[in-house]
Amino acid sequence: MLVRKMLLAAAAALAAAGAPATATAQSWDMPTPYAPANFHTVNIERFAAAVKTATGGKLAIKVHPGASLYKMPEIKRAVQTGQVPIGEVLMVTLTNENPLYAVDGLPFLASSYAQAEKLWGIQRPYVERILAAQGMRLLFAVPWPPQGLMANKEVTSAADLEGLNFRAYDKQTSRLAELFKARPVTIQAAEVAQALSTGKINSLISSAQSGVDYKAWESLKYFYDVQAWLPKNMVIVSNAALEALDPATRNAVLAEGKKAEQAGWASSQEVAEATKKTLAANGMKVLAPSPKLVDDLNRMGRQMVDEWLAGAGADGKAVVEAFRK
Ligand code: PCA
Repeated sequence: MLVRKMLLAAAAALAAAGAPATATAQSWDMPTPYAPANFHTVNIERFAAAVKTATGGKLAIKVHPGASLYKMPEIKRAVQTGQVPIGEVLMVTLTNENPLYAVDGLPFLASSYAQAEKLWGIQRPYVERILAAQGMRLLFAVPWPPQGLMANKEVTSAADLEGLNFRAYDKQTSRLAELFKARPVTIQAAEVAQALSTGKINSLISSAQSGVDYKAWESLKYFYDVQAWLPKNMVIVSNAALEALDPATRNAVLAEGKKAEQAGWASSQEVAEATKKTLAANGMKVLAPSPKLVDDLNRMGRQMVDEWLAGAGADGKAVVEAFRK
């Protein structure tokens, strides 16, 4: 990996020094965090292929999935500092930089695709502004399917989660684990399958799609379809890299980004159903949550929205108010 990064840096230096005048074709390395078969990755591969076609091969985007080039927590910085021109990030993981990134990770604020779409319409300009101030641009964002609760034992109320090792992917899932009186263990997606097989974790909240990526059925027997929230991945690109493109190529990237957002939302809804079936076909019990569990989660969700609002200032308040209208 180090060698690869050095090669990338050397290539970037060469490009900056002025590539040979005859070199019209360009290649962008794109780190992404999730598995090759995951619908986000498939959508990004489709976007890359479409850019290549639309530009007649002038811009080739080479996708590096599964956190193989950079780990998920490093990808945003890699784009921001110009190590790579483009990358994919799970937005909620950036809440320490700005809470507005994480409003889509609050339990039961927006828990259907229609609500997620409404929330994104309100959240989007804030995210665009934050990124612009850091020299980046949002190309597209796509939600994960609704988050479900997976555990190695039957869960009929939040009390059943007490003492479990609960995998978290951001600050808010970590907070939820605390409210369950479970032990939060923060692990990026690419390392979850191993953490499950070694018993480091025995419960988590994620989409059925991720359950499939993790082969969750090998250690977790229960999936509760609580549909708590739909966190989004975003694809970001550095402004410097965009501006270095000729106008036709730049327009192709932006236009294909728009299409990829639409296609991604449609794929997300399709896999939401299909991947629950895959979990069940592999022996997991895919169940509706008990009314008590729903009550518990709703109560914790309200508390977390209040806590988030307390830290998210006037902008946060404006977003939630507009959403609830
Ligand atoms: N999968 C990602 C984040 C949300 C989701 O559904 C994960 O498990 O890390």
